[in-house]
Amino acid sequence: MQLLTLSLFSALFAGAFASETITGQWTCVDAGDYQLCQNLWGEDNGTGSQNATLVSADGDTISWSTTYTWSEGQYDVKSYSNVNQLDASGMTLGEITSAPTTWNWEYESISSDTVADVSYDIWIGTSASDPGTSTSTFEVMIWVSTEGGAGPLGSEIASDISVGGYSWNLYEGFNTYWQTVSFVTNQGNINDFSSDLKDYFNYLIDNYNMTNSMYLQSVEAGTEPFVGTATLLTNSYTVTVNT
Ligand SMILES: *[C@@H]1O[C@H](CO)[C@@H](O)[C@H](O)[C@H]1NC(C)=O
Ligand SMILES: *[C@@H]1O[C@H](CO)[C@@H](O)[C@H](O)[C@H]1NC(C)=O
Ligand SMILES: CC(=O)N[C@H]1CO[C@H](CO)[C@@H](O)[C@@H]1O
Repeated sequence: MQLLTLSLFSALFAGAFASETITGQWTCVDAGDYQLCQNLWGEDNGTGSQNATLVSADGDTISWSTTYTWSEGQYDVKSYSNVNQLDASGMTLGEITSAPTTWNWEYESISSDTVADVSYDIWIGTSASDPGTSTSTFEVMIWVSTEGGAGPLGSEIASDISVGGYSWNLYEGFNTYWQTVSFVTNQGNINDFSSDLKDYFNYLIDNYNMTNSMYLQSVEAGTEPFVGTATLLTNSYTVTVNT
């Protein structure tokens, strides 16, 4: 009886993933097919701190949480705590047959003054990798939540469009090297998101100047806080790119 208990115990332990919290500006941790990063790129625009906790990871499924408290710089994003799917890079948009994704998330706690989004950040460009560089042509954001009046870069170029099974307002803005297009939810928070990223690429190819010969450089998912105090928990996130 004691032996049985012991072996059951070790079997359970072998399959378990130790939860890990990361702190600091650029810290990352590998987790299944993903890398979870803190990315406090805008922390100098305010005061506060943030930590990210890897809850579990198994293949293309990951669970993590982000806890932050930020003040000052009401209109500046402080960070982008995110997961990056390491296999979602290097193929042209034309080679992608589908890119199914699911994202189940919730705020475990959130202060009433919080301004933040919950969003995908997808990089597309002329080289197979190197997101966020001079080789990047498009930054495609998909905002499944906007809290406290958070708004994306640029101005609205289309409203109430239906893409990937949801309703969006579309924004366009320009950075030094790339064009940022943001699909912002037009139907409130989408806590149980399920869609195909290929639909968003096709929309931008059909209606704007994205092309099938551009490369997918990376697919990230996370949260951009401006101000406030919150814990955002992702119960389960998946994304796979099929070619
Ligand atoms: C993040 O972790 C640091 C170090 O443990 C801690 O001092 C800080 O209060 C934490 N921040 C939040 C928002 O929980
Ligand atoms: C797409 O069109 C915009 C103008 O709407 C332009 O500024 C941008 O350079 C074009 N991008 C590409 C890759 O052609
Ligand atoms: C408004 C403001 O202070 N923006 C700053 C935010 O941080 C970046 C990077 O440090 C600066 O370039 C901005 O000027």
